[in-house]
Amino acid sequence: MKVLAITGGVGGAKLALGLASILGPKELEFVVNTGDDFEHFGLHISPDVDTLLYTLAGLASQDHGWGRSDESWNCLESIRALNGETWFQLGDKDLGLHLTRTQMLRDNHSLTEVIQHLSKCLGVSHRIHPMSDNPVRTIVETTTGDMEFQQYFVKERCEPIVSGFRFAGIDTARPVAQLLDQKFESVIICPSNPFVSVDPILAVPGMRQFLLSLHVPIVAVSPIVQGQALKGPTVKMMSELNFEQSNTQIGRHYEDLLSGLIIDQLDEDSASPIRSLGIEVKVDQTVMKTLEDKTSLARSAIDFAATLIEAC
Ligand code: FO1
Repeated sequence: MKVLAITGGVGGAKLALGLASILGPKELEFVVNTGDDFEHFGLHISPDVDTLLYTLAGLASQDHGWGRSDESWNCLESIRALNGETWFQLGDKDLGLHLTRTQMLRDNHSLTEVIQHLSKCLGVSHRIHPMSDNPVRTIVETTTGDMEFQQYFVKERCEPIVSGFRFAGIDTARPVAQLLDQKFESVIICPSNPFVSVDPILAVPGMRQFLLSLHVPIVAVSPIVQGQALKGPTVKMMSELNFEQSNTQIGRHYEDLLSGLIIDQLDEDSASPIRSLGIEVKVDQTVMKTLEDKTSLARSAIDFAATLIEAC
């Protein structure tokens, strides 16, 4: 079965690793959020793409989930000594990647070409598509003003109260041709933040239509367990936007797309309200601590999608 996995940051990359440990490059491709991308010190930073690249290459920092393992911080320390901006931590090895990407983009290579090049150099054989080669920037609307995503997420530590989101540049963005050219037999939405990791991908004009035109099961793994986010500010955002902080709300969020939703075994009682939305439910362990957890949940999502093929 050929699977397209939709993913954002650290939480999504965990399931992505599980999927990649089961399915080969001909059976699995990824489409990744680039709404978090930004310019820092004149460099093009693409955090969600890099998190996936490093994770699949076995190079991700085990401490953070983002950035590289065995990292050194000489450049950051030098910037600190010069009273420069250190709120966004770029390690020395990571910087090498940002320099390479920025140079390639300046030489008129597309983000798709850059990712293909980086993947090859890092030994990542699964294809990673950016959600678009066109620049899209997630803007977080807060009660203290609008801010770019990384300012909200890293500099302000997700503290401002969120009132909405918009995706600057989205109207002129298009999904990449290398993605639209393909057929997939199922789509898996990884347990990434629905508002700032998955929604920017789905907001690219043509992306929803492409997914629906596949006429295949679309299965999501809920990023919420017992009303708490597996990672990051999902639940805080839901609360500030006056949404119910539940798996049912995750079901509602993706309702027009979803054939099935996987929820955690501790949330079995929310299966019934989700089913009444017309979404099939599978109950499993969704907390991924070990590689076995990631592989097991990935297997479960693939199998779940396979059982839903008849219905599509
Ligand atoms: N996240 C942080 O919380 N603090 C950082 O200093 C930070 C640096 C960083 C550098 C490179 C990179 O690829 C990612 C980095 N991240 C950092 C993670 C990233 O900003 C977020 O996890 C994602 O944008 C959310 O998906």
